Amino acid sequence: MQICCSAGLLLISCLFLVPSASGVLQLPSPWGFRCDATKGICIKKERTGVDTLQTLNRCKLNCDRKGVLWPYPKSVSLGSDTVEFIPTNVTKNIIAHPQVESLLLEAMQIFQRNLHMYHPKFVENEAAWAGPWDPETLAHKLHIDITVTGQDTRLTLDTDESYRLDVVTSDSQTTAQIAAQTFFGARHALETLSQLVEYEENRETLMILRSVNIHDEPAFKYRGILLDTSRNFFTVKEIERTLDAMAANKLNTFHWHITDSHSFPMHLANLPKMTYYGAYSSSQIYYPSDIRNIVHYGRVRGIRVLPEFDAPAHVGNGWQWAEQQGLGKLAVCVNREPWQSYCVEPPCGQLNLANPKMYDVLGQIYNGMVDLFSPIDLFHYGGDEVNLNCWNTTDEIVNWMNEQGNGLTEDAYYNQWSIFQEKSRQLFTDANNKQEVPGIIWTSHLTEAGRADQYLSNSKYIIQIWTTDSDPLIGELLDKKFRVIFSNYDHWYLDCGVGAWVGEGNNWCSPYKGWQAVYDNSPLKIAANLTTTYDPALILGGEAALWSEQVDGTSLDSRLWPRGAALAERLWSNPSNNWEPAETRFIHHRQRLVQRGIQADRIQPQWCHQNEGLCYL
Ligand SMILES: *[C@@H]1O[C@H](CO)[C@@H](O)[C@H](O)[C@H]1NC(C)=O
Ligand SMILES: *[C@@H]1O[C@H](CO)[C@@H](O)[C@H](O)[C@H]1NC(C)=O
Ligand SMILES: CC(=O)N[C@H]1CO[C@H](CO)[C@@H](O)[C@@H]1O
Repeated sequence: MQICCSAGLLLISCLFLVPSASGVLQLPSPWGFRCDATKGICIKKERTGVDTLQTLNRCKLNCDRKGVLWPYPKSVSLGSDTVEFIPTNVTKNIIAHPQVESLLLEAMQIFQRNLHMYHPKFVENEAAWAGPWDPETLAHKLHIDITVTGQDTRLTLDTDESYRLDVVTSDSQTTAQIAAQTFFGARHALETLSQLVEYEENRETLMILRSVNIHDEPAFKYRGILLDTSRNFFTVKEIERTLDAMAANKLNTFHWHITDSHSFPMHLANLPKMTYYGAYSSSQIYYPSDIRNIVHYGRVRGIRVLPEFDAPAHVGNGWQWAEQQGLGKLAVCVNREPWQSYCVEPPCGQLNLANPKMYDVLGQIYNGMVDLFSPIDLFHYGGDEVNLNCWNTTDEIVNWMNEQGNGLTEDAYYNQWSIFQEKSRQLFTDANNKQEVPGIIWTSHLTEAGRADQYLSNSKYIIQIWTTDSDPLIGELLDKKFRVIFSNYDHWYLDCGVGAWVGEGNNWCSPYKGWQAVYDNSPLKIAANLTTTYDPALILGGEAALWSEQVDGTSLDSRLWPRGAALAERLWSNPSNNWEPAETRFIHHRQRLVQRGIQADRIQPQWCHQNEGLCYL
């Protein structure tokens, strides 16, 4: 087939469609790429016949000394040549304790599927595409040797996530040697290995760098994403896709804000009425098997699924059953109006401190959760945004406060709240087979400036900071030796920057936090601004939060990604630089997330990806 182009009377040229490697006729491209090694960027050039230009992917793998690795490893040496192979030609040899080995076998399957997904012709559940490939490509294989020395199969704050990855290539084989203390390190190595591979479009194969030495470990132990499944519901598939993307970024904590005052989607076998009354619908419920599957799905991807049961505020729908059951009110102010007087957003609801039966049910909730989420190494108690006016305008609570001689002052209420918190901790510990685990709690009135240690003990609680990067409380918490997790909303709230949902204008934490703001948010720099005497080991890490008032499955991926990847490099690599030098790698990594099935937002026109370094300000 040929297309003859003419301009006026002058015949300019004839362009022929040419067969691709798999035989599809298509228009050839005059463009290719050449590495500018001094700048480490790929320059787009027109083919002249004598030039040997590369595809963009091949150039990217080779050109920048940082490759296309994300998050950037601690120590990297990349060889500069590639070899082609097809993703079915991967073999493995695992040396590990049997329980670790079974996790590694699952991680290997995930790795191989990820390689397949780089290929545009890959269709899930269909026989692999058939080529044609040249004999040299077919003769080459990728062999992976994994050695894990430790036996641990669960992630804790003490888990060693480091790994070594060495790649060498002989005539017919590329060997990747992975050595790690734990399963978690080894599976991170597989993620890194998958980033040494790219799709080669001219030849319709994969290619891998021939020689690589990487030694890697994270800067921070806690690297999280929060998803709120109460304001809006997300399907198990959507949560799994989130875990896939987290794994690709070596994020290790899925903080599941599973319930709130809006809905109660967590089905507890011992308290089925919570979801009966509290779920948005019968199909918007996480059944026990769903939750256990999600916990396992996370673990094989290096992720702890961290459950939060937010209390004593942020409860409501789901608790209505108790009154009919003769238990009295376990929650008060549920859906009460006008909401502005009793909570920060509709609908309202808080636990009833005056009703001792509330503690029985709370204990049962913890029992149910331990059963679903075990093994639990951290538990989130929530503990934010208690509205004193709700309690103080509820006769039952006011009478109870007076009968006890507490009075009705703010301090009296905070004191009762702290007693509630300590009872909750004991109930949880009992439910957790008496195993104490660190509790996480949001910054709130209980952590108020000047008295952060009055109500909470620094050995029992980790504080998650959601106030801004200039809040002096951060310095105080660190000076008082609290371990902290950063989620300061001025950088790490991913729900900000859309229209308001109560009233008009923009939502409360606008503007939108661009990936640059997410990337530049350095917990160590923030802390150094507010205290000079703290121990950096108290900063466990950070977490980006996606509160779900204005998001559901339709826009989940684009809210989280690729900004979650910017968070990931901050927490894994803790670069000394800000976002600028990371930009080209970031744009490429975003493409990779899309190849892996994540609907990550576009950051720039594709022109910028093809013309590196030219979209500067
Ligand atoms: C609770 O209400 C009483 C009046 O009924 C008032 O004196 C007291 O200050 C209120 N307490 C709080 C914490 O608002
Ligand atoms: C540190 O404080 C200075 C002065 O208030 C401010 O300009 C800067 O942005 C702060 N840095 C961080 C990382 O918060
Ligand atoms: C080296 C090697 O194992 N090559 C195999 C790659 O896969 C193709 C097709 O599945 C086989 O024909 C090759 O023998």
